[in-house]
Amino acid sequence: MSRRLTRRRLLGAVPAVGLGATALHAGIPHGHGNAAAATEHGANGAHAAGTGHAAFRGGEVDHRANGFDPHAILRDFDRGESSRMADGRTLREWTLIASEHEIEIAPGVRFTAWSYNGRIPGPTLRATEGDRLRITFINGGRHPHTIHFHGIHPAAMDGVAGQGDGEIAPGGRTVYEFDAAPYGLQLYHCHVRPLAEHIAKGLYGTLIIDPKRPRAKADEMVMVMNGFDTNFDRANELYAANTIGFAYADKPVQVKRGELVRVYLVNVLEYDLINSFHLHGNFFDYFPTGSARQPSEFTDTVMLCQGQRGILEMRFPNTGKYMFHAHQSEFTELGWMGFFEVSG
Ligand SMILES: [Cu+2]
Repeated sequence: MSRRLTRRRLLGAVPAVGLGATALHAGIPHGHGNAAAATEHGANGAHAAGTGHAAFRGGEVDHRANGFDPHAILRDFDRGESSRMADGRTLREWTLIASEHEIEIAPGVRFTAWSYNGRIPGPTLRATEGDRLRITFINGGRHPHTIHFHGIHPAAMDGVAGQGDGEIAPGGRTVYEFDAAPYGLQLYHCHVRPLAEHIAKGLYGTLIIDPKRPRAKADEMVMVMNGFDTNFDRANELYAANTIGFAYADKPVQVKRGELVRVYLVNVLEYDLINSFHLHGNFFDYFPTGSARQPSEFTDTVMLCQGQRGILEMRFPNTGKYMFHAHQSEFTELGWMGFFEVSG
């Protein structure tokens, strides 16, 4: 009777409609580093998961204790320390520190995460095409890690084993330095094996490289679609944009009617091949990887494979609340759902 609870079993155990914090808390194995302890009944778990958690109805994740808030992460762009180089170009410098710490990913559900700079996703680094980027990486964790950036750069800066400084041992450091290219929406993540685990624990973030001719002014935000395997069965039990499931349902993203909204959308999901973004009551222009100025599509749904990303641009003609979510209903019911609230 110690069958492990999978996300499919979890979905079968909770109501399809109105799933919220209570159902999540009751149904999710509470991972404390011991997969064997997470039983179907939760009886051996560190928390007595199961029934009787009505107190969690309307419960909230303690963002302060986590050290990051998905509502702040949404519009937090980090341009680093900038200075002028001898050739007139801009040098941007950041320090990223990998560490391990426990976070709360749904009310009462704790997860031993690995992160860059104490937040998941890591800082949204932002530069302009042609800038020089210098990222000092310090490994404050207990496993080897790297930062592998997507983009165009020398092999030694690729953040993989056997190239440049390779894997960075605990306590070690390295510097990744390269020119920002090409413009678009890039991502970064740890590239140490087992890769899926190092990524799924939280070691990822976004690098936005703006084109030299800037995009139109807009209300900009970043949504990193992610998931969490709470019971180490290589399947996700929780899904979200920016880590905390239902965060933008509990507190909708505020936007203005008629104003250009630009969403930098990244899929870092592991264990599921495909993720998606679907918008209600509106359509958007879609720019795959943000690498062209002309949209490829005018649509209300895009799907992204692991590591894919794109830019969405939209204007809301009407006020009101408009849902956005993965069109995989399972993901929606397990946290990847929110609202835009459009005011006049
Ligand atoms: Cu790693």
